[in-house]
Amino acid sequence: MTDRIALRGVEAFGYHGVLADEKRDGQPFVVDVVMSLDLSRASASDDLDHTVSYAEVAGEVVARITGPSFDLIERLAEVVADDVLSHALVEGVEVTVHKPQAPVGHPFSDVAVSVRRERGTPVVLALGANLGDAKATLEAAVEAVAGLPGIRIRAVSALVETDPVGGPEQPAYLNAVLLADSTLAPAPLLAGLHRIEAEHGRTRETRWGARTLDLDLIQFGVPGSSSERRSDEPELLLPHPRAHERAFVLVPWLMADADATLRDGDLVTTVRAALDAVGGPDAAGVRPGPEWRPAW
Ligand code: A4P
Ligand code: MG
Repeated sequence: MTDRIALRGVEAFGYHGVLADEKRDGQPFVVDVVMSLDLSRASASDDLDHTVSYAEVAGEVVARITGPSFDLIERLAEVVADDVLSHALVEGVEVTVHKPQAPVGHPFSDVAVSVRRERGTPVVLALGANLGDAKATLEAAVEAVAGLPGIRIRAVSALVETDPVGGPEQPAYLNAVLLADSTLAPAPLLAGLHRIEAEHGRTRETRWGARTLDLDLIQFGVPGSSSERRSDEPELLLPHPRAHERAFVLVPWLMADADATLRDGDLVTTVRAALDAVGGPDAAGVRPGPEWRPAW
């Protein structure tokens, strides 16, 4: 992406620093933000809704500078980058935080740190559990997924309670779907999900058997676009071969994204249409689950 909006020299007084007197007395901080995004629509339409308001971004930067104190300007740069990427149009951002009055102990003109962050590729994860305290496990799993480096969660569905599909007789499941942006490639992302499953006592004795936690990678990239990743490798099938016909995935997926699309073989269709084909939002065996408060 070659289009950019650069906002430089946003200055405010803050209390970030390792030393106690920095946290007490404060000092000025100056932030530069350079956003990469596609400006072709805004440049044709002349409509503010088709771009990112730099005034709004400046307000968010000032709120972070004047907000809760961090020890490191590295951290301040990271949270600013995170805020900027929450604007859906922004594909990448470079944030530089200057601390011109830092206690360096020698004459100097400026010290600054820069971080560059990319939005990454949209991914869809399905979560399921039917052993132990399923709701608590799923809440912890969302937090753990959010903690994977390179993953930024965009939305998490409500919980649904679902009758087991396949496998031996087993308790009802709680299922949910999580949408994220990933700068991790599919294989390391799946490895991260397997690690989180293992940390929650997941064992694999019976296929489709009861489990404390199941985290499946349903889709990587936008179906039909250049970001889509497809794979026939048994250890990582993409898209997930059964997701398009499983109401326990489709119902929460539609809750998280009403316009979601998926691939079914050579066809790209909407999740809504796929769900209609298996009984619609009130599909048999899927009902509202308990309230939950996933945090990320
Ligand atoms: N694997 C390959 N591709 C993927 C992928 N895209 N995402 C490999 C995740 N894993 C993938 O998975 C088995 C192997 O699939 C792994 O080694 C992985 O590398 P698993 O999690 O060990 O076993 P599983 O989940 O029992 O198998 P599978 O085939 O993923 O099962 P499904 O089709 O996901 O079904 N009923 C309800 N109501 N709710 C549920 O959540 N889940 C299942 C599991 C069955 N019935 C259910 C539910
Ligand atoms: Mg699985």
